[in-house]
Amino acid sequence: MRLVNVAAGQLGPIARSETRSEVVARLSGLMRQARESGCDLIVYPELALTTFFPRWYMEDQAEIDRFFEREMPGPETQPLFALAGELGIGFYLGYAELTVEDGLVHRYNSSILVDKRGAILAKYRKVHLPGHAQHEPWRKFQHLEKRYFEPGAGFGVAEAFGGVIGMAICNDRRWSETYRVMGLQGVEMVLIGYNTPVHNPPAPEHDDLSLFHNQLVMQAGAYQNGTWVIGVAKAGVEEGVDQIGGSCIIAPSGEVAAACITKGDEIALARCDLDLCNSYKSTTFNFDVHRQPQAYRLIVERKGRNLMADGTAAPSA
Ligand code: CDT
Repeated sequence: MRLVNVAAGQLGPIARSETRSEVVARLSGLMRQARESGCDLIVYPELALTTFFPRWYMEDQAEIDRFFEREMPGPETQPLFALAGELGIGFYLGYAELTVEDGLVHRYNSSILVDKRGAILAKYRKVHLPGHAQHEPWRKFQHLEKRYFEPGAGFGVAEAFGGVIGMAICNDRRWSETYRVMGLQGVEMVLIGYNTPVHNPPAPEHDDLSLFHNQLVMQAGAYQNGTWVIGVAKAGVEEGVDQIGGSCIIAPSGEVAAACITKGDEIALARCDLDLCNSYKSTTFNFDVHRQPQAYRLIVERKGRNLMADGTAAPSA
């Protein structure tokens, strides 16, 4: 057995007025509970340090940038890293990243994996940015991730916690490519934070299915790649927008091993044996034996039915 004791560290709503330090105090409380329960790793949500700001259209870049971190850890987040080192527990944390490269400012929806000494092991930048880039006043609330972030470059994995760990963020969990790209690198545990409004303005007919879809995609991703999946929400009514809970820990069998039952700050715990991945990876989903990549060429050649990957028109059928 290769056991990793994991906590899904769900958060309830974060108000716009809440400070980073107040949020870090909440995260620290969950971390202490997780460690008292013997956890090696706690997984927090997407954009876990602030309210989910893409729900608002803002033009003032200085106002937007107040939701971003310029350094990680920074003065307000350092106590969380120190606590992790003191308690000997790792964590995944989602946050808005502002970075300057070659004199150019970049903004990403990012997550980090931190080891039990409080050191950053790996960073991931969200690939699938949902929503829209322009103000759409007809919506009850906006989803402006395409305006405020640029997409990340890909899905890596890290050797950590005695296994192969990968990260994804929120909308990524709905795309089978996310899990498969990491599955091809032998991933054994995928960590995913999310903020998912119950109501999707362009498709209100999906609202009643939002928790079902959440679990459906993560269970499928786990089973089809023989990996653990840890999905963690920022839940509850945040600044007037209801967000789903449903944080859960899913085994490589696709079964839910543990789940949160509230829409507030809560941990769900599971003893995750990474060796449970083996029978899936070596039989039904032994990729080296069974995959037929020559039959999947359209997956990378095309963006969709009408467009090639480079954005030019696809030949008509
Ligand atoms: N944060 C995030 O990615 N949320 C999306 C909402 C989709 S509706 C625009 C999600 O996939 O859950």
